[in-house]
Amino acid sequence: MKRREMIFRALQTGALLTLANPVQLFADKNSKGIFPKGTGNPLRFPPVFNNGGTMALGTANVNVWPGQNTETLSINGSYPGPSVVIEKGSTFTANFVNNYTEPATIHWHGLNVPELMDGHPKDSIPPGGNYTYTFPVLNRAGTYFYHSHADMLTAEHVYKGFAGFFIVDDPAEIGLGLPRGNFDIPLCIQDRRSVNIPQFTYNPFMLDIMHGFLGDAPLINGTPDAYFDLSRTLYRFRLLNGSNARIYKIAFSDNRPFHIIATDGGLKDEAVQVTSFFYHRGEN
Ligand SMILES: [Cu+2]
Repeated sequence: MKRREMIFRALQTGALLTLANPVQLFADKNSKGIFPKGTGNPLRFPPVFNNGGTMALGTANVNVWPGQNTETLSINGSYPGPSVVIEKGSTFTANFVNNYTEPATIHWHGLNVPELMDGHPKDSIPPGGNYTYTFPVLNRAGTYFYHSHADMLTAEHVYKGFAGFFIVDDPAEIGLGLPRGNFDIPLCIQDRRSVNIPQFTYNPFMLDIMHGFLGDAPLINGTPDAYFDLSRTLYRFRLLNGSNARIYKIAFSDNRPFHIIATDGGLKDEAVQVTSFFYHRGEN
């Protein structure tokens, strides 16, 4: 089975974090294997959301592949959407404005919120409408995310870019001395179909509906062929499988061990040392 490899080049350590797809359903005409040094695109990071501000949903042209415009469905013109970074116990507020042509809601994945704030499909906001999402952040520190949750439209909306990080901090975690700031790196992993580059065309056939809509072109934070220069120190990577259906095998190319310290619900009781793991997508 051919492995499609990527991405994080640690120039000083020579390490590569690779994503290898355990299944291959599409010929990959764009596969280049490991990217030689000096090629690829610098890893992008979504902007941080200003708590209390507006989250405006609409189409926006984004340079995903160099020199080419992708029409995305994005929040405030950003793909992936802006990252929420907030402390447990504070109140999150976002004024959602639906400037798109279809109904939409925001579901706060993994977060414990009141029913009317949960972005249930029945509470979709019509085109031109708006809604204020506001709730106290009750969850402990962890990496959560938000995404579209409109009836029958969720998969397409997410594929077109409507999703983002929701990162919760709390004093207990801060007290552990884990890597923070520039050493705390969010990585949203998604796959798109190279046959449609540069567009995020969502056109599932019967098999896709049965097995899930899979792409063959991996994007990290919306970056193809991404690289990221590291310092020789400890990093925390916050992985989010924002793909519609794909499962990834996560490993370093030299099989060096690393530690899993948290899952969907926050920190584990103990770190687990591994050399790889399979990463399933988040459930909607
Ligand atoms: Cu979800």
